[in-house]
Amino acid sequence: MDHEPLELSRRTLLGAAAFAGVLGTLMATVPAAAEDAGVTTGPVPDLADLPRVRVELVRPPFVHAHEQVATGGPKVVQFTMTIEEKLLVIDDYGTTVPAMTFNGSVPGPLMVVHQNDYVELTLINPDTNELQHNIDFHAATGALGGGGLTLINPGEQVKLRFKATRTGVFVYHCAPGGPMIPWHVVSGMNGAIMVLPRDGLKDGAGKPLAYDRVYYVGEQDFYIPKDADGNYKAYESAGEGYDDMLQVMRTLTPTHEVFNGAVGALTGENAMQANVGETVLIVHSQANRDTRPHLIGGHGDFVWATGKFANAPQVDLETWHIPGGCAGAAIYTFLQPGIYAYVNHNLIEAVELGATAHFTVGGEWNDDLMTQVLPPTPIDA
Ligand SMILES: [Cu+2]
Repeated sequence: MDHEPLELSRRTLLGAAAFAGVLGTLMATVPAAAEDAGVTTGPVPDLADLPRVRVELVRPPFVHAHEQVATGGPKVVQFTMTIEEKLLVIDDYGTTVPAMTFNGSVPGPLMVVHQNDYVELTLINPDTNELQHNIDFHAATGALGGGGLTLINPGEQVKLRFKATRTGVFVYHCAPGGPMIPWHVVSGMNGAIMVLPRDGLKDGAGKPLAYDRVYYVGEQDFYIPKDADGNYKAYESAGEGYDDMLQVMRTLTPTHEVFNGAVGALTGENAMQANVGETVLIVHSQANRDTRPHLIGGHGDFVWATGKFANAPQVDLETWHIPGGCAGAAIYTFLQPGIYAYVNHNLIEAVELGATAHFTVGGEWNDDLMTQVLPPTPIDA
C-alpha cells in the first residue's frame, strides 16, 4: 500500500506529459504553470470599483438564490469549491465508486452569474486527497478553459477569475491531462455554470421568460469493474481502481448512467417538487456522453438543447438532445398534478442503468386535458 501514492504521482505526471505532447501547440499558447498566470498581454480591467458578492454554493439538484434579471452592472462573483475524493454508493446494491468531486457531490454545484460578470473561483485541493486536479470551464476563454491555470496538488489552493462573456449553461470539469481527463470526469468531477442574460431569459420573439423554480440535473456515466464472478468490485481509493476502471471505460459501455450521483438520487422522497401552474427551469448536463431528456407526461415548452441563450429556444419538444460535454436548459409549466418521470429516453439507460428522476407535482387535475372515459373493464361486459 505504501508505494501507491508514489505510483499515482508518476501516473499523474505521465498523464500530464502525454497531454502536453498531444496538445503541444495548444499548450504553448497558454501559461504552462500557475506561476506564469500573472503575465497578461491584453488590457487589464480595473475591477476595484466593481461590486463583489460571495455566493455559497448548494448541493444539486438545488441552486443558490439568484436574480433572473440583473439589477445593476457587472459584478465580481466569488465562489469557493473544495475537491473531495470520497467513496460514493451509486445504486441500491451498495456498489461504490471511488469518486472525485467538486464540493462533495456528483455533479458539482451549479453556479449562476450574469453575462459580463466576473467569476472568481477559489479551488481547494485538501492534503487529504491523493491526486492533482484542476477545472476547465466551457464558459471561459483561454488557457484550456482555466485548466492551464488551476492545476493544483493535494495541499494547494488556487484562485481563477474569468469574464462570463457568453450566455448559456455550460459544463465545467476536471481536466488534469492525458488519461487523467476522462478518468476524473467519469469519476464524477464535473458540474455546470449558468450565465444568464442580464435582462433575463426570452422566448424566440423577445418576450421575457421567468421561472418559479430551478433544478440542476447532472447526468453521470460510471464504469465499475467486475470480478470473475460478475460482482462489482470495490476500491478504497481512486488510484487503486484506476487500471481496472480504464478497461471498462474503453468499452464505452457504462455500467451505471445516473442522475445526481446515484440510482434513485432524484426519485421517491428525493423527487423534485413543483405545483400546477409553476414554471420550472431544468438545467441538465452530461460532461462525457450524449443524452436525450424527456419528461414523461409533459413537454419542453422552451428548450435550449445545447444550452446557449443567444439562440432562440425550441418550443413544444417531446425529447431533446444534449451532446456529451454540454449542458442544456428546458422550461416547462406544469399543467397536471402527479408524479412525472424525467428520464434519459434511451429507456435502457433510464430503467436498467438508472437515468430516471421524478417530479412530484401538486395541484388540481384538469379533466379537459385528460380523463379516463372508461375504466379498465372486461371486453365482453
Ligand atoms: Cu480531478
